[in-house]
Amino acid sequence: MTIGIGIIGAGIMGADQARTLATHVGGTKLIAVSDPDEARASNVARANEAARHYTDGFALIEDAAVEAVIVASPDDTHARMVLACLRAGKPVLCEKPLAPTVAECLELIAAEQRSGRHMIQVGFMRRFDPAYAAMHETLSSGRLGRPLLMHCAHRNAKAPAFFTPEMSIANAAVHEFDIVRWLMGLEAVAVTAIRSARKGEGTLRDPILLLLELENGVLVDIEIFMNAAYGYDIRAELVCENGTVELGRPAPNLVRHAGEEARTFPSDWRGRFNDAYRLQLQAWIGSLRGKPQNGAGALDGYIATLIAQAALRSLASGAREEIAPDASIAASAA
Ligand code: ISE
Repeated sequence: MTIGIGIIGAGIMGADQARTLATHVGGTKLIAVSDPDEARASNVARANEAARHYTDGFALIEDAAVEAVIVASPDDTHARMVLACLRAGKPVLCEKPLAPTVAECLELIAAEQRSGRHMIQVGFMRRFDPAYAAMHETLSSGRLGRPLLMHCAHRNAKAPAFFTPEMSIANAAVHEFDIVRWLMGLEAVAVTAIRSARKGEGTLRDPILLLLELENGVLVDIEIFMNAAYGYDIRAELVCENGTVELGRPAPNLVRHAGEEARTFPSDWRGRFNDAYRLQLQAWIGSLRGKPQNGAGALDGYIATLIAQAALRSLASGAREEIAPDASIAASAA
């Protein structure tokens, strides 16, 4: 049975999800694309053989042929769109962050619980990246012993045009918050953020350094650098009791030319995480057909935003900020 999909948002990610769906995910049909910019919506719809386009995401959700929805609109619209999907009984894959505020994430968790079904997957695609998955496997094998430290770097060549200073944490660093929890199965208890004193590009003032303290005393340092100029580069090294494991290089080939030896970097995340996006989409569609859901859920989305909010408070206060989940979450986890 073919599943009818609607995509809300025809920007970089909406267009990329539409292309991946059309070229790599069998048994689905892109029905409609929405974007307030009608030309953008219609271009992405046409390029991927979707029958319709809308300028209003809510109208797309109400389209009877749309059975499941991908939300790839701006971050501050996510909660409204996801809530409307839940009301319409349509499962949703929402780009990260689930929502920029913890209050909205809690509202979505409550709405999903009321529906009595698993309805929300959050687009933390790194969980599907072969290199991170191999790192997870190495750690789970136990041969390196327990994790002690992790070093992470998240570098963009140039901050996307829509970036605000808060988004370095709330939109970019949330990937690290999620992957670190997923890899080690440990929760974060506190965070300290330090911003570089240099005047960076625009108002970002990056790079930013974050120190995340996890349960069991594990420490994670995270560099967030949105204008690293040379390319998109994601690094991670896990230091354990008996050894370390480090993410491989994104470009495996080494080119020798004109007296130099070089590997190339992708210009943004689509090149680096191409496989992860495809595997994530295939797994989500599989879960709609009854296979186990193995992506990030609403609770994971909430926790990433909770850590992001604490990191933003730390940036403002200069102090170490504790991370405490809402009492309702702590109670349901107990
Ligand atoms: C962007 O919004 C993403 O989603 C990418 O995954 C992330 O690496 C990048 O830093 C963000 O700007």
